[in-house]
Amino acid sequence: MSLTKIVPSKPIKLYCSIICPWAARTWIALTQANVEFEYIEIDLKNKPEWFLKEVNPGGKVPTLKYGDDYLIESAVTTEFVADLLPEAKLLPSDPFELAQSRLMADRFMEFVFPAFRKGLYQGDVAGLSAELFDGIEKFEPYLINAKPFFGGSDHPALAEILVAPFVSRLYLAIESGLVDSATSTKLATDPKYAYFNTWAKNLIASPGVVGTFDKTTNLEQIKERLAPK
Ligand SMILES: N[C@@H](CCC(=O)N[C@@H](CS)C(=O)NCC(=O)O)C(=O)O
Repeated sequence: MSLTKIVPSKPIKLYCSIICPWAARTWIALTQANVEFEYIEIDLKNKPEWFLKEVNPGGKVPTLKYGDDYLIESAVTTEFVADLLPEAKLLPSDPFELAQSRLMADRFMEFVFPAFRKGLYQGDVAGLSAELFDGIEKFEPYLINAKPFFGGSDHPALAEILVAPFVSRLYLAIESGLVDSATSTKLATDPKYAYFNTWAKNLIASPGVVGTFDKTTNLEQIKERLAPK
């Protein structure tokens, strides 16, 4: 990554939250693209009045400000970053590969995200374990040539950035012992899941993810979610 940051044609501000996987999508894209932007952390449990009044009456992160204009919805804000900064190469140049990568992200949300939702949103750890492996098997055919990233790319592109925050949080929960050890052992050692596992590890270790993922704060939040009510 070059040391000189890209200066965008208009100033970019990202209203974000360290614990929000949806907001992390755009945060990762901006970080990986090595562009200048201002990060603004929003306390979701105690949202500032100015945020609701002046920025986003819907109260959600991510919200992206570009010049004087606002964009919401993480799929939209992240794609905007990719479109705005072609030099960051967040979109495969071949239209067919781009379409395949979009399908990959869709299938991740269809097949693997349910395990995330069960565990990390609904606090159902057994449900996470029960759904994870079937989900990975259904997803894998869409993860084409992940060597190390989709389509043989040397860096994660938009489609992978869209799924990365869910991958990193799933692994954090599993590897921190919050999910039963049979699940973590199976994921780490069963050759059936090696292709997915290697890709997931590469994604988690990529600079955009590392630079935006506060493991301590996220782990605290995941534990809170999993605590018996
Ligand atoms: N569909 C939205 C979901 C964003 C979202 O749910 N953000 C949560 C934090 S993870 C939020 O802002 N919650 C505050 C609220 O709903 O009041 C997106 O993809 O941007």
